[in-house]
Amino acid sequence: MRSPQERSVDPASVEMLGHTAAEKITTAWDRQEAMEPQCGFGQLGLCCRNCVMGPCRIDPFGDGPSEGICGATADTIAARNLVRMIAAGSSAHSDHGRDVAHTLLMAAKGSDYQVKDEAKLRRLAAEWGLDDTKPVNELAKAVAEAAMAQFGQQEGELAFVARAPALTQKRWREAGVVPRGIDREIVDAMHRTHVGGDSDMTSIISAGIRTALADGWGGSMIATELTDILFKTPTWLRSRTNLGVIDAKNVNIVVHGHEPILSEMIVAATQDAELVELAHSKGAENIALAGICCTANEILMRHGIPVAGNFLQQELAIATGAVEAMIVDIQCVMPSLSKIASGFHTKMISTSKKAKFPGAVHIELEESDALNIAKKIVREAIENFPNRDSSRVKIPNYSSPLVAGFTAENIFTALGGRYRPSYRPLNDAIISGRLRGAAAVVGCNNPKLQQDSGHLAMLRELLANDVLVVTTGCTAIAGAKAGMLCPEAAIELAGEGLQEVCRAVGIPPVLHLGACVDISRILMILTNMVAEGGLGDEIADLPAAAAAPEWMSEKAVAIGFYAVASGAYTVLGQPLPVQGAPGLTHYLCEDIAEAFGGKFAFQSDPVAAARLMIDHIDARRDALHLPGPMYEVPYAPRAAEEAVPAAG
Ligand code: BF8
Ligand code: SF4
Repeated sequence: MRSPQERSVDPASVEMLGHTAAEKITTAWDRQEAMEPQCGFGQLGLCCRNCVMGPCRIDPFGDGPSEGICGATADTIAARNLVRMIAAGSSAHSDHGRDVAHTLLMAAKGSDYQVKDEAKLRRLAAEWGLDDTKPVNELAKAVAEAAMAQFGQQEGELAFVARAPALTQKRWREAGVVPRGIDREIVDAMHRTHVGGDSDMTSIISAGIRTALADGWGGSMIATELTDILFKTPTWLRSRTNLGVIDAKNVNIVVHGHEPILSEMIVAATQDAELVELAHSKGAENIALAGICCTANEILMRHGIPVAGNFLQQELAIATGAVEAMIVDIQCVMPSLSKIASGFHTKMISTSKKAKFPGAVHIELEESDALNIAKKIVREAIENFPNRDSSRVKIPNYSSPLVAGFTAENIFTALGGRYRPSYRPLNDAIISGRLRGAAAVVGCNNPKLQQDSGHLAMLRELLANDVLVVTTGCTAIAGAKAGMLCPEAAIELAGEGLQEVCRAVGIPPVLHLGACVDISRILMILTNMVAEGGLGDEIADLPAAAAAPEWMSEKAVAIGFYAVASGAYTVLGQPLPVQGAPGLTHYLCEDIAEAFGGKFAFQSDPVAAARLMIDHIDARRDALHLPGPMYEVPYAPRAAEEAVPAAG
């Protein structure tokens, strides 16, 4: 068994892992170790279960079968598996987007939800060619219906495709990957990967790319835009993160999952005077809300609600013994939670008809009566407060300050100040070499890896080399726990050029853009940089790169593919499960760039991965005939340099 320090670099998690071991509470880390050795065929992408002539597996050493029973080769099998991951990931983000559209429709018709950002609603309506002079609720209905139509659209192009740089759109049209409708592309991907379907590797991957684009420039972008309209576009704010935000004197409610439709109402319910009074009557000082995973990012961005932790801390939050209710909706929720909760007084409450958990209480959030249901859930938590066994409470005393709330709209006011509200200052800083470039670092935790270590090592290396970082999801939380999302972090961690920029504007060197669906904000930032001029004609030209050092989910595969297809050089800390298929691996890491400008690289060492990104940024600077970085620091040699595992 790995020690707590080998399992995580986050001090709060390390402390809790000592506690869970002592209390004999099993966590994802324990189950991951029990799973070893993990199946090599699966890891290499060489196992096919798409029909029951199989399961088939290809021998990567060439001693056994080189084809499945139907004749599918390693490249075909791995490509089909991968595209099914893209379809699942895209469906998750996009179905979330659909639910937000439905909530906007309910708001328009009259419900507990209301349009909070009318200006953004009118801007989007104008962009979509709707009559933007209508009264707000009429317009909200029209926008919601137009958004919902994007899912079932059969022909043509998704509306947000028109936002992409013209050259990128041209590439997509030439490659035949412009998404027609969101649901259509997901069905197409599932259809063609059925036994006896598409067996041409590049054709299969093209369909995967079309599906991934339907996520990034479709479902995810709809989710972001409509969430801003409904619950307001974020502005910068301060908050705190890590398990230490849980305070024993309060009724503690942790919301976990992804859809702001639930968490926004829980935020409102915790402020209800009657419920606060009830909490007092039970001996609690207050009702305290904290988030886990992306739902945390949603309510952090708009309300400054503290974040209890990222993906691998969901079990640890319950193990503090001080959580009255863990309220979950969809995605990234471990089924283990109800078992851990059963060892404490904690109530696990599921709320989505799409995700139920054996052992959890199910209180379904109906949008038509959302606030009352949210109040009922909060009441359950308060009533549970007296059941807490204070002798079992163990809260690690770690929490860090952070700044969050950046968007494609406000990032330029941040960088330009009130008098220069454009992307010009950002582009100029890059053109002059004060900033070497920009990077997006996103993604999950994965118990195969030391928690947060990949995120933090990569962020440190990028910042030291004057690369401005934007982030979302569990990376954002990892960075925040380590203090990197504060303006002061620039002084400690950033190179001279990045420090100058951060000091001048008062921003952190790592900018938090929200949940994983909000990676659509990153697409828009990159697009706006291209439109501002001086940095090339498409996203692929920008001195920029992307990475997911600790990714694990199918959603991350969809994101990786829409990033690459939008032109981003994308470095993954865990390889895609394709390495048993040499043709496919070569295609994704090399040839795909011809059509799209972007490509993948696999590198498990986060510092080496950051250096791949910086080398790519430098190559792009050269291609644009930009000067070298203003304050180039040679890469510091590392003791571990020799031991860096080869890129796959
Ligand atoms: O959508 S980063 S572990 S929480 S999948 Fe999940 Fe990964 Fe976290 Fe958000 Ni994104
Ligand atoms: Fe085997 Fe082909 Fe069936 Fe896959 S689709 S399980 S490779 S026979």
